[in-house]
Amino acid sequence: MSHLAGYAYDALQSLRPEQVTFLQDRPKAELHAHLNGCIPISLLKEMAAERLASRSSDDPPFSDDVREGIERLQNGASLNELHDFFGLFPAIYSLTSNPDNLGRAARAVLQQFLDPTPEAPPQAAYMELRSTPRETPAMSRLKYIQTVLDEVEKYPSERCALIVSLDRRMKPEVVEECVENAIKLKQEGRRVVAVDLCGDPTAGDMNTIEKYFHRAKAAGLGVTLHIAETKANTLDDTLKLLSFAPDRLGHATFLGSKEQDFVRNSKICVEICLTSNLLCKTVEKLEDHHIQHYLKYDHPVCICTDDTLAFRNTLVAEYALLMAAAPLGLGLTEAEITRVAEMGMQSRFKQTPLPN
Ligand code: 6MZ
Repeated sequence: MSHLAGYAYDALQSLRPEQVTFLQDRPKAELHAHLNGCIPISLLKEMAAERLASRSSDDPPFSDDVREGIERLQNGASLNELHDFFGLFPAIYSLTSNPDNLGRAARAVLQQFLDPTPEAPPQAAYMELRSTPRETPAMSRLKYIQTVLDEVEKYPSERCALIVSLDRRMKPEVVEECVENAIKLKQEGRRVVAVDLCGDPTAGDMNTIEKYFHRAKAAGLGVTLHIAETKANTLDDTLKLLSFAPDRLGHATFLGSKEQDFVRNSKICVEICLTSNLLCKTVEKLEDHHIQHYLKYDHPVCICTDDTLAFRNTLVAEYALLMAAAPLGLGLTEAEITRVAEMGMQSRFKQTPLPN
């Protein structure tokens, strides 16, 4: 809790102790959390200190930029727009570029969501951790996924699974490699449940990677897509992504009313990241947030943290934003919050084995 700050902190602080207990006790699913965006700052600092003390030849250079990046994270990076956010990752990536540190990072993130603390039950009853496979001098993309899976599978299957993220900036052949790896691992009985599309919302050509999402879907993997996350996302981009037949959508902040109707009629769950949207300034005020639209129609949503390291939030604090009275929160009743938590649990990807 010590890293908690900002909107989420204020909302949580405004609640009475029994309200916090109520939120803690709801079985909640975390379905939208990026591994490298959720590493505890204490572990990141520990890894930075180790790197400075003994550099391995496999490690990328530890530059001033990296040191500055970690300081920004430590002090609560100020984000004027979404692009400032993506600038935080080179520092983090330079520290999680070998299997050992990646495994430690995955372990710490899973613990943060899934383990109880002396004061509180686990933040999440169930978690789908997501991460983008990276090739580094010390590991292949396949090894990357296997390393994260090794940590995910230390928990029982009813507690967590892995989503393989595909970055919009990836070359088509890299997207293909990652999708084929995800399918292969799933066929081996490993706990990969879906693929995700993430990264800089305006990068990449979705036409060139469309076929790999259809391939993932046909092979039994779920599909979730970051969609219409910024004003700069075009209608063509949104329509193309909807044609991938996604099971869930991340953010979906700037959908037009026709596309919102399509999402509602297709019952596609929307992964909602309140603090993330407020801090990246894609939503100005909580009361303007598109969650209101989906709540009105009792449409499936899932409340998620996105990146706890950068946004200094927790899953319970995101629910506090639903519960706290205006202007700190949306003032939902306990019954409404219970319903939202249930919708999240019902939106988990299935872990059915694949046909051969
Ligand atoms: C789009 C995001 C994101 O995959 O290396 N990522 N992509 N929108 C967001 N909303 C704020 N938050 C995180 O985790 C970090 C990567 O997740 C994506 C970015 O591509 C980031 O580099 P992994 O574990």
